[in-house]
Amino acid sequence: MGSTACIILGAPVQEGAGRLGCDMGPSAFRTAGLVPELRNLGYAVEDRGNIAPAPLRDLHHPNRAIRALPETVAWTESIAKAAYEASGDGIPIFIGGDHSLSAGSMTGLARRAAEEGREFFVLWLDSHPDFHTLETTTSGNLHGIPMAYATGLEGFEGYFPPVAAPINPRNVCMMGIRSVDPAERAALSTSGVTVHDMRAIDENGIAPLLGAFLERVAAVDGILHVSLDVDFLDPGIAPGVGTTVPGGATFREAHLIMEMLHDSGLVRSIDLVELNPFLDERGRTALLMVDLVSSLMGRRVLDRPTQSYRHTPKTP
Ligand code: HAR
Ligand code: MN
Ligand code: MN
Ligand code: MN
Repeated sequence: MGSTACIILGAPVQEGAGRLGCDMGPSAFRTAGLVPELRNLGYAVEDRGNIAPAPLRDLHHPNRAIRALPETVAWTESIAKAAYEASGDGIPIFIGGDHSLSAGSMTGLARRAAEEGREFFVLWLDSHPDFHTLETTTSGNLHGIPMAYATGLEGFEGYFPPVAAPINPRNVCMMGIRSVDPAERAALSTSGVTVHDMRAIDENGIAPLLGAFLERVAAVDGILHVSLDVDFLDPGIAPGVGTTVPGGATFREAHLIMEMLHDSGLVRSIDLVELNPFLDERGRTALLMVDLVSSLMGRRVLDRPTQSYRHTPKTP
């Protein structure tokens, strides 16, 4: 991937989260050295600055719990447009911003993939599935909805922009899940989404679970998007997030994912979301996220591919 361009897109969205501060995320990623890190790996990097929201519209939904609906819709419109455009120019890296930004990034990227006649896949690294519709959210925090919206679940019509190319739920693999609301659990069970919760990771380890998914993407020459929520990581190593959930991925588990993703050569776009610099400790969460991106984009310890990993699918 060394000659590919990385396109940095700041998305200072914070209205979707329950607490303020994610609007400072893009600055923290830049301060933590994301751009020079990518340049050191040999990429051309174009920082397009921060996206601005589309004009606000007056929107009201019968679910009175919902917060910041006009703002989230406005961000979704502008981020989807930026995602669609940037995906024609290189590898877009969205630096958030809360996870509601992925409603825009994923739908813009999926539209591009559909136009190119390629199948679109998502690796979702999060403690939460973010699989609420506007009807089912009880917190009303719209960072809890992007995957439901992008896979074309009903109930967003008339509020959010129509989804040009809904993502096939069977092309979504979630890892690290450990906080699921009842309505999300019900919707997931019939959705076709692959969900590897923390127990699955404990019992199997990262490599066979991720390896099987990557083989599926490669088999159809698919395009892979990675959505990395800070709260995927254990709060002990990543405190800079508003929704810490105990029992998250370790430093090595997260790095192994990134290293396998790089070796796959399948990743075409990345979301880095939910970083809240106001809650961070001396930038350590921002620095860890940049470290993970570096592994995903090709940093390796030795100047040769790792020999030890082989995923052999079981044959009956
Ligand atoms: N499911 C909960 C809700 O809807 C928590 C959602 C939290 N989402 C994020 N991103 N922090 O994953 O309120
Ligand atoms: Mn009004
Ligand atoms: Mn999330
Ligand atoms: Mn989360």
